[in-house]
Amino acid sequence: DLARGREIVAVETVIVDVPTARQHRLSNTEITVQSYVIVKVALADGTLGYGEAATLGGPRWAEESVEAIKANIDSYLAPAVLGRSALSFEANQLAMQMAASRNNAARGGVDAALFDAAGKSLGLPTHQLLGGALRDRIEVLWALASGDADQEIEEARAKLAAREHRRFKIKLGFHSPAEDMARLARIVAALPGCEIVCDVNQGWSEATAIRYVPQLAELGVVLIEQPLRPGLAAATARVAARSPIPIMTDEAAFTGPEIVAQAMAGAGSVYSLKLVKSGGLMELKRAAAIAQACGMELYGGCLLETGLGAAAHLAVFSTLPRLEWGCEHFGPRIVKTDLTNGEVVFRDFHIHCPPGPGLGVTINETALRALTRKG
Ligand code: MUC
Ligand code: MG
Repeated sequence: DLARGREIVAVETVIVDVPTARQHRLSNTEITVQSYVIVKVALADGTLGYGEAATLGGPRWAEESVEAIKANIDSYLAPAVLGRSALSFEANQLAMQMAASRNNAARGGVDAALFDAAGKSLGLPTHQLLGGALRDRIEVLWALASGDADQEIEEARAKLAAREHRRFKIKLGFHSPAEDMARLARIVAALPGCEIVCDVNQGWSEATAIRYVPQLAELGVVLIEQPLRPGLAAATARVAARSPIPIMTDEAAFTGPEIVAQAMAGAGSVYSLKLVKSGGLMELKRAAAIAQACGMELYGGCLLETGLGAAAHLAVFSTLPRLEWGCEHFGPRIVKTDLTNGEVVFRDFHIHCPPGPGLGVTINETALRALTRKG
């Protein structure tokens, strides 16, 4: 009986605040500290599993904050799964969905911890529980987001020299569009041959996008992420119809119906996959299938997760039949201290999927203790 000994006997959460290597700016927030909820589950056989729920600048990037995530896991999601078999992935996800609507980051953190524990208890890498890996490494881009072109060029050159990253995502929308174009032109000129993606994080209006998207295309930008606010699907579709380069949907689509709606509106032709949007590993894989069925290409998105959250994404990304745009899991390198022991490796412009059981990472307990929020 596989379920024997694999009953979930404990679900614990802590909030951690991890300083970043430099200021990371988005159109609507900026951070020097990344906050996560780390979920630890214990099975009856003694196996421990870990998962991570990421946020960005409090309840700013999305509506969930670490304080809300922790409270909702402790009060609602943990009781929903306690005593059940960790191997009942679908049943556990359904129980969590019954206990709390949306709360996708919170559900995703618990779900990842359960997949980690189940894999470790069975001696199997989590990707084996999700269909098996089709790839063991993924091209990984780096985000430039200090807003200071000189600093950004220096940072990008260091990444190139280290053969860690050769594709870059430039965050736009915190300067005026004209200033952003000047900044971008300098970065593009300094990085010949590098693929550049831009993320506006909802910072533009339709009029601004219509005016500046052609300039982005002329500069050689290959993809524009979430230029307008999520509610503006029709306006985004008008921008997309005039744009020579594809628009990527990020914050505008968390759930399956939202992905379908964006695609049907013509508001995006690439979809950014994130655990905090989908709410679970199987759900993330389903989001990929839904987007793909709507004709969208796939991009492996992140929310600056540590090695733990990155590993949860890699377990899913490694199994996807298609992942046209690679991924952006640079999180383990943007935090000053990773919470894992370095199992996620960056080499030759790729992030390498950790091969061990469960999510393939171990927790750096000293770092976790030191960065855990007190009180
Ligand atoms: C986002 O909107 O994509 C991920 C990478 C990054 O630089 O910011 C985050 C959120
Ligand atoms: Mg984005």
